[in-house]
Amino acid sequence: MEQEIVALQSTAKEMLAAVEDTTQLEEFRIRFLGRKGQFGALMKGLGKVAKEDKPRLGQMANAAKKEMEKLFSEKKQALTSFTAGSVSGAGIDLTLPGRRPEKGQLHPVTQIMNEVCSIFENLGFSVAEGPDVEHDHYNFEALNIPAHHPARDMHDTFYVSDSILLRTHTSPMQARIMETREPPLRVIAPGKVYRCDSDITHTPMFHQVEGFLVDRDVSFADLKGVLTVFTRKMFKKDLALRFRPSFFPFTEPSAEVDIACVICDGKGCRVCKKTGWLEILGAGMIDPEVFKMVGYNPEKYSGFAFGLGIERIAMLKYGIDDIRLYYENDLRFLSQF
Ligand code: 2NL
Repeated sequence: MEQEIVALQSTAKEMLAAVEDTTQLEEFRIRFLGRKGQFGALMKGLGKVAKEDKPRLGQMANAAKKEMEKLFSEKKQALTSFTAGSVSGAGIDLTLPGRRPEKGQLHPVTQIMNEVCSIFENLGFSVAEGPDVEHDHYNFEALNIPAHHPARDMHDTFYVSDSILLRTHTSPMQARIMETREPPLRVIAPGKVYRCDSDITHTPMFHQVEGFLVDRDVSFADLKGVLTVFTRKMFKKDLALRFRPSFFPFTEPSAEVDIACVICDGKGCRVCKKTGWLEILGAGMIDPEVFKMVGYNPEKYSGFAFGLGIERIAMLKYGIDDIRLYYENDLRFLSQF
């Protein structure tokens, strides 16, 4: 029995010394120190020895097991902790500064989109999103652009089938809302829109926010007020605004809205092409024909609507002259915002 204890202890020590990782260490623990391990079996064997030998052999076996347990936990410590000593041999210099993980950020177009939405939300508008693939009816008919209307040419539409298309603006959503809800309404519709057009100021997909407000006695003055607050918050300056007469099929009267050039303060520069003004959005009073189409009484209600391109705002705000930069995924460009 005495020899058995000595032999087991020396085998266990040899095996422990050969352990190289935590998986092997666990195998060692199960084999020797676990509930059904060899030290456990040794203890059971003590029941069979002569009565007078029991205390001596018992003590010996216990001491052997204790020692193995101690060696086991030292080995475990060595395998699971990194100390300067344990890694320096592996060519790792713990005194070097760490490598910082690179932090990502939102795309500049997403940042501007969020900013535009939050300004209008603070003015009491709610945000509505709808499908990118639309019915011809909501994209055109419901907005007073019937088939063969010359305004359809302006839109360079991508058709999916005869009556299904990629929306060319986000106002189809506004038509859907007016159809299902009664005024008073204040809603903006942000999202992607698609037009078959590509050059330094156009990409086939871009982002718009369109908005409208319908109530009793809404006037052009309300439109001017809302857009003045919006542009001043957006560009963080007390900018001058200019309304130029224009035409959109869904608004009458309609206007294109300019702000004093944010680069030269209206003095004239390359960005504003020496005019001192930058066009930033289109707007107008909702045409009574649109109200009739969605079932509102134009004698009872009036409203205004506006639409703006996010990429264009971002270009003006950051002084960027090629819209395609936003979609080339070059981090040297994108990480500047
Ligand atoms: C532009 C012009 C505009 C709208 C968009 C609109 C119209 C209705 C209802 C809801 Cl009827 N939204 N959108 C109205 C006037 C102009 O956009 O040049 N955008 C970049």
